[in-house]
Amino acid sequence: MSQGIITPEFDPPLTCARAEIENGVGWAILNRPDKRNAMSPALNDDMLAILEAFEIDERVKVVVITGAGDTFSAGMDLKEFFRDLDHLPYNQKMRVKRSAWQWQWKTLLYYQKPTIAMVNGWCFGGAFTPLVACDLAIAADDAQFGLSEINWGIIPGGQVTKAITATMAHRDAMFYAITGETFDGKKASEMRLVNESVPAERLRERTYELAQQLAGKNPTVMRGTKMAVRMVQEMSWDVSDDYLMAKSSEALFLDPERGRQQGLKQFLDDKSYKPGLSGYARESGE
Ligand code: ACO
Ligand code: V55
Repeated sequence: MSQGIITPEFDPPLTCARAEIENGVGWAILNRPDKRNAMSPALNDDMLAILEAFEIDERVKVVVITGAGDTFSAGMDLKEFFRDLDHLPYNQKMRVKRSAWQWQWKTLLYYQKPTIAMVNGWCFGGAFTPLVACDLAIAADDAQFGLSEINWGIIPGGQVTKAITATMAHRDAMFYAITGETFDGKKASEMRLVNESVPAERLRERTYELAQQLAGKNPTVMRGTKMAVRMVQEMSWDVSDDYLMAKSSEALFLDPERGRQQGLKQFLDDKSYKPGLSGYARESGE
């Protein structure tokens, strides 16, 4: 089963991020540990390149975003993403901002494969955008989160405010946005900013286990399901009903492994599994 870790090549080569493929899991790793994985223009370009490559790489079933060293990300690079941009002309400024927004939320929100943010340490400001744009998030109990924008004089832009109000209750989002106080992984889990928190030494193992669970599902149905959960939030019941009927037909029509038929047969005829308790046996293996 295990095929070890594959390190795919990139052109141009990655300088601020790392890509690894491990048994269906695509690790997209912010990699500037000396700068606490602060998101510089080069790092943003690298992360976008990795996400785009992983989305169409058949070896990747699930993507995990995390940070090198003991940090998830210290947010946007205050020098390279803010101060240095102040002097650039509009077109160059926009080019830099575009790759940031592109990977941090535009690509992630509508990603074709399931995504998990693994918060292994510091997570500040701009890091909340990819954190929330991932489908699921797991943090180390002692990871430290903070909406530090207020501490250095800006409004939480770059979709950070949208991200926190989409996940946290109003009182919590407001409290942390206007105080700039930090909170830990346990608190993040309590507030439902992340799905769960675990002791740091168990974080990778738990994330890998969850990733394998997702990797084992029917990818066509996975894509339809995660997209539906996002899309129907903004719909009326009427529109949602029509959307879900259309998308159910679409999945049925597109599914190369004919999952629905397998699921019904294995439960009703073969009696070989119970859908309430696990997934049907997929021919394609894991
Ligand atoms: N932008 C640019 N450089 C950064 C950033 C950042 N966001 N975060 C850390 N660095 C750099 C430091 O300048 C330092 O560089 P140097 O070694 O060349 O001097 C290096 O990373 C290490 O940072 P330290 O502060 O020494 O690390 P420490 O472990 O003591 O503290 C912490 C970590 C708490 C994350 C601290 O670096 C920090 O407060 N960073 C800024 C966090 C922040 O507010 N980010 C912006 C959020 S708002 C937004 O993203 C829009
Ligand atoms: C912030 C983050 C951004 C950005 C502008 O709140 C400000 C910080 C995530 O990108 O483009």
